[in-house]
Amino acid sequence: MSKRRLVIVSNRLPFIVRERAGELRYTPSVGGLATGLSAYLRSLDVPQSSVKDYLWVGWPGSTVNDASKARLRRETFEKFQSSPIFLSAEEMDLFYHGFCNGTLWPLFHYFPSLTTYREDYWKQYQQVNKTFAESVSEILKPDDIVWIHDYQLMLLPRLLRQYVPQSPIGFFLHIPFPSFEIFRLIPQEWRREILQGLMGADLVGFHTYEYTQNFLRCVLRILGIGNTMGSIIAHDRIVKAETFPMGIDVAHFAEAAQSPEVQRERDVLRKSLKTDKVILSVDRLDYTKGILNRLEAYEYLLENFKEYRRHVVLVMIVVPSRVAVRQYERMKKQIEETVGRINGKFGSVGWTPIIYQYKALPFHPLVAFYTVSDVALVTPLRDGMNLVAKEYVASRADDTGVLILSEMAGAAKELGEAVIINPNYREEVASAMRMALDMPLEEQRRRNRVMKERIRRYNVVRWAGDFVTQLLSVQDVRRSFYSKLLLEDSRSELTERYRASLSRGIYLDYDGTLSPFTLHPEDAAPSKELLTLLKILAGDSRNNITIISGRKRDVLGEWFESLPIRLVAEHGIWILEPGKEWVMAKPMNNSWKSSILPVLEQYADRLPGSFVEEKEFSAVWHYRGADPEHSESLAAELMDTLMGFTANVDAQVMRGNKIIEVRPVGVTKGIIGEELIQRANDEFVLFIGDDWTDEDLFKVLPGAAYSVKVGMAQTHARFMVQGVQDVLALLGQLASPSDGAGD
Ligand code: GDG
Repeated sequence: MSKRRLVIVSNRLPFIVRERAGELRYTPSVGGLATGLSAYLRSLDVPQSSVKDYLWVGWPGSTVNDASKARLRRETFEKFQSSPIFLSAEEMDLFYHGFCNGTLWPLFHYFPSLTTYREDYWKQYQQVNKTFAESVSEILKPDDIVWIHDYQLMLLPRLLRQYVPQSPIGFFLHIPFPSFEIFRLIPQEWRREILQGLMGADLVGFHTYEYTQNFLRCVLRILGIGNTMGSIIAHDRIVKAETFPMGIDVAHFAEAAQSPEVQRERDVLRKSLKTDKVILSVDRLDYTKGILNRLEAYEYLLENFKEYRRHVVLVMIVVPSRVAVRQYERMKKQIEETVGRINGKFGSVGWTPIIYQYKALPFHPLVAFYTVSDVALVTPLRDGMNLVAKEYVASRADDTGVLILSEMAGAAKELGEAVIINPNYREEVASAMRMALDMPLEEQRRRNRVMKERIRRYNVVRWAGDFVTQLLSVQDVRRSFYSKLLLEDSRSELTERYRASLSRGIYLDYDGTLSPFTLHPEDAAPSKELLTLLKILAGDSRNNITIISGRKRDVLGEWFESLPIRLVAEHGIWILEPGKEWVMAKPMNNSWKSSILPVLEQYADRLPGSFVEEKEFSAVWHYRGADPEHSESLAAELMDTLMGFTANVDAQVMRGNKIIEVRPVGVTKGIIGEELIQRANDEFVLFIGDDWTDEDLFKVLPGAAYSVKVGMAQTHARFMVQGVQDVLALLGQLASPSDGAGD
């Protein structure tokens, strides 16, 4: 197995650089991504890993003088296997404080009232994503795997794809992906670009199933592209959306909890806290974390359940974050006032109800807090995952301790044995605190053991490893698609075989093959270019051309009757040989239509934008113009209903491209196509089609025939082209006199 390099791209590098008096100083960043991924990167040093090396690309945390840039580049590479991306303070301001934290962060955490929509923010977001794309593309080697992280870089997958069309690119979103109703609040042009940006990746990962579903729903509703089990086929590529709940480095926390440093620290804490019970909270200063709600719930507890006074201390560690943002500054003040008020109201000599620290702690003291606390109070109003909850459980060596966890955190999906609360309701949080403070040790252990086992199994190394494995497997699927692409070599071979043959059967589907789909079928008349091509090809006596379509015979007749080609209408019911009259392929019965049509009409009434087309021997419900999501569910329902209706009659139900069609049993393009091809026995056979109905013929074509599918999807065809333009180009090549056709 060849080993490859993993290039991690995130807004920030896992350390912060400060320049003082010409000196560069490096401080490691605290935070889940930095610590989590470093555990994964350490684990790569094993023979079975498909990744051998890594490089971390991102902003180094401060603006650096031009004179120091070369040194920083060298040092970050040597010390941290990293490559810095330089951004000016002004760029960072509009990008990071502006669009990232003024628009995306509040909106994706369901705070629309705090969301700002500003053109200059958006422009800067686009610009910084472009700068990342340029810088990353310069660094990338052909075999690299790219893994982009988080909401700051949602446009990057697509921008980067333009430089490296074949590289595996993965994206992981660490915050929630909101529901469609929230996401649609973003201005139209921006939201489309964001989704298209993400779709540049091969794999898009989310913490929970809900976020994945929200994303897929937005892709369907906003871009109109559906999916099959999370696989989106967008024009010429497959994009997979998948759930990967991020884990932690469990062993690191468990070992630290037992280490002498932590035990020493814990003894000091125990003595100085002087209380029966400790409740702990740890978060970055952020309005999403529900810090004020938590304080109100604690106040409510002390107010209404006096027995806890003097027996409980709430240790609240708030880590400074986004200090330049005014909202955060205001919130900090509010928190400090509330803490002061509660301590003033309930505190007494020898008892301070809340110990508040506004600073980041080193790792060991943090773990010491986890181990000394009887209860962890994790109450975000919205949180992508929340690693603190998992870290608390992992640090409890004897499995005691109670985790109170907000149902709004992604982690609640995995940690169901915690005491789950709605953080908006202080009575509920307070009663969870009482339950936690009074919970028997045996019950604590029972709950924690289950959670611990779960987070041990799906730890951060598994999380990252699974993501990379999935990314490479999506690439494999993509590669198998590409191997079918009708590229130069196979196209020349096809053309040569065509030229060398004295009789050629050319079979062409119409909609989606020779003409792009339109909202109304009658608008898809053949272009001049197509008619000219068909005329040239049909003018060659060696060619037998057949258009084989599901269309009605009058429409096909009107469009093509003047050309010397054969027309097949209604999927094979009607045949028109050049210069003759339409005939039926075999006797048909359409008595079933009278019972089916009212059913289709009923669905047309239920779904605005859909309509029924009645043909002589078939009936179709078209829903291309309808709401994409609603139509998918109604289509599934209608399929089901029709199956019941057609069980005892000579009719079959077929699902096509945004249509459902009912037609007589025994009528498929496969049946008629095979018959015509066998009868003609041409030396060279070509069939081009795009739809599921064309698969019937792809399946039965003789081995030597050329079958070409239009659009990227699983197919029985030997080759694929991407769109109608490619079909016209291929026909153009066949029709071209320089290729010797027609002489
Ligand atoms: C985002 C999403 C998602 C905190 N204080 C100290 C400290 N920390 C470490 C914790 C933990 C990390 O920071 C915080 O991670 P969270 O998951 O709780 O929250 P966010 O920072 O908002 O992270 C979140 C996460 O990305 C990962 O995808 O879970 O939902 O918002 O690891 O231990 N570490 C040290 N001192 C501290 O004072 N050393």
